[in-house]
Amino acid sequence: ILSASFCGLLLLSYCLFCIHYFVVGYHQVMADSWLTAWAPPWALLCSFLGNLQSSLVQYARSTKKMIRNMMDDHQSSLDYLSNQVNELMSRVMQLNSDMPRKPSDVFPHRAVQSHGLDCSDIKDTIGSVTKTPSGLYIIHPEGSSYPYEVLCEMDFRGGGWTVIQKRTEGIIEFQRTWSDYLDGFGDLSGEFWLGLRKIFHITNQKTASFMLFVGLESEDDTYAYASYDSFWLEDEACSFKIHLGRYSGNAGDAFRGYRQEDNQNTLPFSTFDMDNDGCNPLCSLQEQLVKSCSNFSQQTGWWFSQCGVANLNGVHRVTRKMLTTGIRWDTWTMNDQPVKIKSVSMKIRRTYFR
Ligand SMILES: [Ca+2]
Repeated sequence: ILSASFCGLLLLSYCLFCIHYFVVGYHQVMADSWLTAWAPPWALLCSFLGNLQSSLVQYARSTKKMIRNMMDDHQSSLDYLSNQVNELMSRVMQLNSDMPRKPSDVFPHRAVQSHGLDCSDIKDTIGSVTKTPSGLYIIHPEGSSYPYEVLCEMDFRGGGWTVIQKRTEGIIEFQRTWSDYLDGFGDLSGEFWLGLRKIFHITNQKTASFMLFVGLESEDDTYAYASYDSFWLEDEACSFKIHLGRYSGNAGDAFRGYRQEDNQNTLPFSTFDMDNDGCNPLCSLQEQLVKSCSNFSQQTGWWFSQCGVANLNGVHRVTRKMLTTGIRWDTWTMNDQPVKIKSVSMKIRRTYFR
């Protein structure tokens, strides 16, 4: 509008100049020089500019009014939508408070997303897509009503190992109650006992069977191992009786030991406050009458027979003082003496799928 008006103004000025030249100043122009005689039509120009200014001001006012009306319309639309949202929110809250509490609230563990059934399952499923590092994972074995955290070793012997016991520096005490051995104790990133219930759930899945690997390190930094091609526990009602398959390794089969009464295979688990051992009522060990192998082994928990020659839960580094205490795997010998054990780990892995 502005540029059009300006063009119109120029055109009009030119016309006015022409009329003035031809009608009013003709004779004077003929007589003298037209440049000195001609005077611009100031009055006409001023009136035209005044009209233009007033029309422009009017236009600006109407535009401003139009924009204000549009903003008012938008604001009222927003107010309407906001009211609708508020109403919906209050209805949702009303529905939530009206809803009865579901039984799933009783099991908050269910909200946790597990990585797999066990470390072997995690390795086979996630590991087929990307490399799975060793570390802590959440597993939810078949038959378990809750998921839980475990340490998975993914680099050792093909990976997929769920670690069920680990001793290193001897910071964590293994002189524990039945209840502690049931649920587990220690620190999964350090020393720990995973717990009989958790080990039971892993080894009793319908689709898998497990092998056990016992890794030993002596106080002289030498290594040995014992491996069993099958490993599972009976349930809590049977005090988690241990079942071991064929042995292989270089540390000897201490679970079975040398004599019949050493054999811990198929024996239930015992603690100082839950005596299920093979000394019933009494054993004669090292010219002592023993009633409880756990008490004889400084209140540690294990699958004691009478009492046997293996106890990987024995008190850490007491072996220098007494043969009957300490971490024991007495079939591992040096110069006909049991090797003094500094660190140990027990881990399990799937052997086959049905
Ligand atoms: Ca006993």
